[in-house]
Amino acid sequence: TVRRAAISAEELADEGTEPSCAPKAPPVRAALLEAMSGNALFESLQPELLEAIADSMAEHVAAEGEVIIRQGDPGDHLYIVHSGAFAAFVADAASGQEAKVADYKSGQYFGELALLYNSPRAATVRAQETGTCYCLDRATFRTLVKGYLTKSKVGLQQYLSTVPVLRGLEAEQYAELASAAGVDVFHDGEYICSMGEAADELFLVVCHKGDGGELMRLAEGQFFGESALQEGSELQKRQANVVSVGRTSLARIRREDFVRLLGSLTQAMNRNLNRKVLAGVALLSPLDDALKDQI
Ligand code: 1OR
Repeated sequence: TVRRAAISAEELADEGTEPSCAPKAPPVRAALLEAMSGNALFESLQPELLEAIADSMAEHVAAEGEVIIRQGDPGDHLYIVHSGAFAAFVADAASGQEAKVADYKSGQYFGELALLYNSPRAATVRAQETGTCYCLDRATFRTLVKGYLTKSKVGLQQYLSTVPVLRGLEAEQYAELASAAGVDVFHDGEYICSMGEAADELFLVVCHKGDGGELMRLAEGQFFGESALQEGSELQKRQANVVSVGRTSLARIRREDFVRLLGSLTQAMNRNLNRKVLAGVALLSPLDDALKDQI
C-alpha cells in the first residue's frame, strides 16, 4: 500500500506550478483521469488533486515511429500513456546499436529518470503505433511524484540500470540493489567520506550540480568508494577525502549488500571499476600519483 502524498491542490499552486494549459473539456479530462487511474504514482491522491494535475497536463498525439524522448537530450517532462504502444530503446555506446528495454501501454509512464536525477535522457522512447500520451511538467512532477518514486525505489532501480559500471545485470538484481541502497544529498564542501575511515560503502553519483576548479571530478553515473568491494576490504581504509563540490546526490550501497546481491560478479566488477577510476574519476584530495598507481 502506498502512503497518501501529503499535498493539496493549493500546495501545488504554491510551488509555482502554473497549469501549462487551460482546464480540459470533460471528455479530455475523463481520458486523462482514466490514464492516471491504476497507476501507482497517482492512486493515493484525492480526486480534486487529480483533476488539478489533469488540467496541468498537455496531450500529445504521436504518429507511428515518432521519437518522444531522445537518449542524451535534457528532459523536463514525464509522459503517461493513454493509448497506443510506446517502447524505450538504449543505444550501445560503442556500436550505436539499439536494444529495446521496455514497453509501455495505457496507464504506464516513462521519462521519470531525467526528472529524478537531472540527468540526460537514458533511453530513446518511440511510438510503436499511433497513440496518445500526456506530459507532466517538471514542477508538478517535483511536487507530486518525486517523493513517491524516491520512496518506492522504482526510480533508483531504473537509474542503477543506466549506470555504466552496473550494466548487464538482471532486472531483479537492479531491484535488489535499489532496495539495499540509500540516496543522500551532500552540499558544497561537505565531506562524504574521510581518509582513514573504514571503507564499507560504494557511492554512485546520481545527480551533481556545481562548478569548481579542481583537477578531477566525478560526474553523474560515476562512482567512488569502490575499495569497499575489493577482496579483504573489511580491513580497507578510505585512501582519500571526498568532498561535495556544489550539491550532489549519491546512492550508497553497503559492501555486505553488494556482495550478498552480486556475489561472484564482484570480482569481475572490481576489474571494471579499477579501470574506470584510472580513466578520470575524481577522488578530490589528496590523491597523488603513487596512490593512483596502487589503484
Ligand atoms: P528518462 O527520463 O531517462 C528515457 O528518459 C526513459 O526510458 C527513462 O527515463 C525511463 O523512463 C525509460 N534504462 C534507461 N531508461 C529506461 C530503461 C532502462 N527502461 C525504461 N527506461 N533500462 C536499462 C537498460 C540498460 C531498463 C531498466 C529495467
